[in-house]
Amino acid sequence: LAIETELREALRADQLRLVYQPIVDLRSGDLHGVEALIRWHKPDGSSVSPDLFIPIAEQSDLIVDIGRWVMGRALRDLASLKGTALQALKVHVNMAASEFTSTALPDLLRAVAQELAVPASQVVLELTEGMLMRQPEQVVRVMHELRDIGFEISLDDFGMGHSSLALLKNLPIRSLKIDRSFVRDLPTGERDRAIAQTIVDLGRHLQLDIIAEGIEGDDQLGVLRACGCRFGQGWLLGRPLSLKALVHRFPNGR
Ligand code: G
Ligand code: G
Ligand code: MN
Ligand code: NA
Repeated sequence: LAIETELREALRADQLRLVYQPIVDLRSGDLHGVEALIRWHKPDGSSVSPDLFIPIAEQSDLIVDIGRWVMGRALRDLASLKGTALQALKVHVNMAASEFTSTALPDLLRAVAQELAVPASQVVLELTEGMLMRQPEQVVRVMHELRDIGFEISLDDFGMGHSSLALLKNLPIRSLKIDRSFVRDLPTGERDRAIAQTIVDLGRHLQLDIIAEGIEGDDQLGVLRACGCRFGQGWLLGRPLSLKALVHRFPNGR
């Protein structure tokens, strides 16, 4: 509970930050988009991982405030890129389960995007398979509404949950992200390789973009390219960067 109080205070004191990790087109090497990742650096110099504080925030209303802060920050950052080479950048935003089960989400996001004059088509909402399983009907309805407004939806951590192929077939999603646990063992593991290839093939048949996560080595990148995987992210391709560093790193927008 102490951490929840501290986190609330950090939010109020504006101590949370967003960093942006490049998502790269594996064929051309061009920048395809970025994933926004939240960071909490405490005034004492220590930091807390979102792996730790997001689940805690999810146990209370705090996740709603954090989710709004993340969306506001990400969209203001996008708006600030107008007139630069990165003005058409797509920004992926991680969503918490409780956000996606709220029927108020579509109107809320539409209002934020309108207020900041950011096209919804530049915003990609990432949700995990696990979230989909909680209240599938409600989540799928919210997904359709968001898609109809123009937001893109990406299924994160794909392969870790239990989403049935029957459900997947009818989801209004644009992309699937191959979980990094599969990517990790790619160079040596025949079975992980088979899984990656299967996801890529699935994507081709369902017309979904595939984004591989956690690419750390050239060997992994090579296998993914050989599988026909179109997009990827990971430390090899780019560490998460502040907005300023991102603009500096991609002066031509790609
Ligand atoms: O950035 P890092 O690898 O430490 O993130 C750890 C976890 O926190 C990941 O599962 C990621 O999806 C999640 N996460 C990062 N930023 C956000 C955010 O802004 N909102 C939510 N809900 N989760 C986030
Ligand atoms: O659950 P989600 O896919 O949103 O988590 C993304 C997390 O993965 C981020 O916290 C980010 O810091 C982390 N990440 C990004 N690239 C790499 C990588 O190459 N290796 C590892 N181990 N983690 C990564
Ligand atoms: Mn993600
Ligand atoms: Na993921």
